[in-house]
Parts: sequence; structure tokens; C-alpha cells
Amino acid sequence: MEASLRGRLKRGGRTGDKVVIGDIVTVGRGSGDSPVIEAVGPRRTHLARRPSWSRVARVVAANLDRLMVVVSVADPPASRSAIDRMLVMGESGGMACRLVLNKVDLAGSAASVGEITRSYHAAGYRVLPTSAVTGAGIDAFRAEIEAGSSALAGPSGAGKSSLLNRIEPGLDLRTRPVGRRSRAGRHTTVSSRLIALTGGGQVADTPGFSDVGLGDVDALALARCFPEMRPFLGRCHFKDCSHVHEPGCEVVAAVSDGRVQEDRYRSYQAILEEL
Ligand SMILES: Nc1nc2c(ncn2[C@@H]2O[C@H](COP(=O)(O)OP(=O)(O)O)[C@@H](O)[C@H]2O)c(=O)[nH]1
Ligand SMILES: [Mg+2]
Ligand SMILES: [Zn+2]
Repeated sequence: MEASLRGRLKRGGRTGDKVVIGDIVTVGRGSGDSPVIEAVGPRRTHLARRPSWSRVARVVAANLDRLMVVVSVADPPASRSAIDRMLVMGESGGMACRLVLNKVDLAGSAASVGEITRSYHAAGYRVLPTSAVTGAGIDAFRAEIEAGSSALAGPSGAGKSSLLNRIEPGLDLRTRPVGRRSRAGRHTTVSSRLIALTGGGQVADTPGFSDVGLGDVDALALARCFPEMRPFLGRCHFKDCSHVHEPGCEVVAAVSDGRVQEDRYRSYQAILEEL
């Protein structure tokens, strides 16, 4: 059954406050006994993105446990800065983040699988190498998905639909060859369904997030979105240290002796500059 929205909630769109998938709502009765959403409960986690045409980030899903950042090792090759942006998107919303490295079946991918895996593992992430074609790593992926509610983020063509079809063939999600982009996908609604899987777990049917706009992360909170920087926060000489040019910065010290990886720190700087 479909519920309508109490008038006040309909206007929430601009503030990112409207009802999204995963929201816990209070439902009352409207005229003729039809269900009406009266109120939206507090959000334990949220997934927010800023569409490329907008300056404001919008919440697209709430109360999900995990963000599965899905990239492919080749075709298209994973971009580290894109991975880092998606991880920040998940961290800032309080979701547990995993990195799924798909297409490990592709010839010549072993070296970069090893490199990306080591690097993100060192940053504090669980990395799941997978192939939707051979089934490698699918059991581990399935276990993560079935353990709670998740959203998949990642560039178009990384294999998100293929991975989900692999664990739930009945879903029959549309997959498409890399490089052929349908215009129809570009302006579709940002979120729609929370799909319950037969083995347990739910997956939000959100679009690809190929252009991750970060909007709702404030500069002081940004460093907290990098798990490997957390041990150093609060120890800098200046309380409001931005960890860029200040003397006595513990994060910069950690970067110079390799406790924080330079690539990750560069992503931090790039995102900070943009905010
Ligand atoms: N070789 C290889 N190709 C894959 C794999 N996963 C997906 N693909 C192919 O990559 C293309 C994009 O996959 P799709 O699931 O539509 O990606 P999405 O845009 O992230 O949903 C399709 O042609 C898939 O057949 C994989 O693990 N290995
Ligand atoms: Mg897809
Ligand atoms: Zn600092």
C-alpha cells in the first residue's frame, strides 16, 4: 500500500529533509482511512550526495548499515580519488564502508589488485576482490550484503548490477556494456526502492554515483572521514588545525613518515579545498 505525505513533509525536498528510503516513519490515517506519513524519525546514518547541477547535497537514503564502494580494477580502471570521495561520502553519513574491487578476472589485473588491496587495507578498510564473471569473492560479498542494509556506490560500468544479479539472479537488474550510456539514466529519480534479498539483507536501489558531489561534510569533520587519520586528531598544536599548513600538525607528521599514505592525504587536501 502506498502512503501519502503530510503537507509539511512534501516541502522538505530543498533542505534534503524529505522522506527517503530507509526512513523510519510514523504513519497515521488521512481522509478515507488512507495511510499518511506524519513524521520522519531521527536518522542513524544517511547517504547524501550533491547532484552535479546543484550546490546542495541531498539525502538519498537513511539508516543503511553499509556503503559498498564498488570499483573495477580495469575497464574502467579504478580512480583512487574517486574511491576516496565515495568513502568520505559513506563515512560522513556514519555508514560502515567496504571497498569492492570487481573484475579481478581481467587479464593483467593481479598487480593492481594487490596494490589497491594493500593500500586500502592499510587505511583501515575491508577490501573485497570480486568477479561477477567467475564468481571469485562472491561469497564474501554476499555475506556483507546479507548481514544488513547497504547501498552500492561506484562508477557506471564497475559491475554493481552484475554483482547483485550474481547473488540474486531473480533480480534481473539491467547491466550494460561499458561506454554505452543511455541518456535516460541521467535524470531519473535519485532513489526509489529498498530491495529485500531472499538470503537476508536489503539493498538500496540508488543510481551509480559516478559524479560524487560532496556537500554536507564540513571541513573540521573531514579528517574524521579518513580512519587512518583519527589517531592523530586532537593532538596538533592548534586545536582547529586543518592539517595543511599549520606548524606542529600531527597528521602532516604522520604523512611524512608514512603512517598516513600520501595518496590518501592528497585526496583529503583536494576535498578540503573544494568544501
Ligand atoms: N570481466 C568482467 N566484466 C564484468 C564484471 N562485472 C561486470 N562486468 C561487465 O561490465 C559491464 C558493466 O557492468 P554493470 O553491472 O552494468 O555495471 P554497473 O554500471 O556498475 O551496474 C557489463 O558489460 C558487465 O558484463 C566482472 O567481474 N568481470
Ligand atoms: Mg547498474
Ligand atoms: Zn593538524
